Amino acid sequence: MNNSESKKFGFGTKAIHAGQSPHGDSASVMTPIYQTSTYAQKSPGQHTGYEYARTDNPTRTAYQECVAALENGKHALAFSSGLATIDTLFHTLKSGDHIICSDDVYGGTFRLFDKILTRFKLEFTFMDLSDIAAVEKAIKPNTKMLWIESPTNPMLKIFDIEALAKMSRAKKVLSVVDNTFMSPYFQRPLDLGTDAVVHSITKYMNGHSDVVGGVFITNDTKLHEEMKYLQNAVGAVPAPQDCFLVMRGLKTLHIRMKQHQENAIEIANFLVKHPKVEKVIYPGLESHPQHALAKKQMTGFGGMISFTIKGGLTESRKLLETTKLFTLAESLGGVESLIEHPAIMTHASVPLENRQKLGISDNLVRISVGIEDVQDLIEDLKNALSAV
Ligand code: P1T
Repeated sequence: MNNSESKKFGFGTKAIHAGQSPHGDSASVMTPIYQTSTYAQKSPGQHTGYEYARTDNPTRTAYQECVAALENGKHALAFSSGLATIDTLFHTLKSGDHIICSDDVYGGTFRLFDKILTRFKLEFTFMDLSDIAAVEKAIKPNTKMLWIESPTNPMLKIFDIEALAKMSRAKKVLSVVDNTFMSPYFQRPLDLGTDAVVHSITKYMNGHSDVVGGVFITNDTKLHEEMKYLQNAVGAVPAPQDCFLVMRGLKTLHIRMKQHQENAIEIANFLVKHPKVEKVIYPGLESHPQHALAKKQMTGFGGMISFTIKGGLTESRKLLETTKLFTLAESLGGVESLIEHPAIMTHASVPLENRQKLGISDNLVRISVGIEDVQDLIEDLKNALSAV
């Protein structure tokens, strides 16, 4: 099923069929893993459309088409990690360009922007994107991109994507959303007017914690062509087996996301009532400061919860060491539940001062709620909290 054929179908049908159809002489129902680095040519320059596997690979092509369909985008390109996707996108800019970025972002994204890309004289302003007028005011003649992570990692702040996209379009600034935390099942930024979307597919998109990868999606054919050129010229492409695995993961994205959310709601409500828990941050709770906005721009609240425990590092460390079903590990979005300490783990590269301002404190814990039986997960948290 190609991208235009897939338009009339629902999300689950697209997740299973988009970009894919019985393949080759055997009519193999699953797209094969084209484990090849190159393709035969009849005469120099006369080839099937595939000439070298950094440039294109049929397994990758099918995967990219599936992702484009899920985000309601015209084009998608796959990369070897979420950060490789972001890095390649920044190759569209030149030194002297200015980027506005949400203040709270994944620690690795912050490190890439603040420590690496500034070496090439890209200039960044990190700010709270809630105040659209303030963002508009921060736009300078050299501002080229607005980087929106929503919900943010790890504080789960939510920004008004539609309003930000409208404002930046009027100012001729490219708006990009990192949609990793929601997946297209719960949030589709292109439909809200943004120019492009990126994902770390390492998380919900693949969903099984066995692949590192990223994707870039846009409706802008000129931008896509530039990124396609860079995908080949920079070369951070995914391996064919990884493309196959992600396509397999995508087939259950809609089922998984529903279950992540169902479990997360129950766990958030359990944590809210627990005497050792200070504050629970989950977009689905009415107490979340942007709960109304979440309901407006997302079709669900996802499976990520951050919370503070009463006490400090000693208490959070005890909790993190004691859970059994919640594995202490970086990453998120897999079928299995994970727990982590943002200040020491995923956001260690964010300076202490910024962390303090954002609320990434020593007693902050982030959980990625998996799709195990929710009562078992609650029991695990209950036991670990009683050990604190
Ligand atoms: O790990 P990688 O596939 O390169 O993706 C980076 C990335 C980009 N954007 C967001 C919102 C992310 O959360 C990540 C990776 N995050 C983790 C590893 C984490 O535990 O938060």
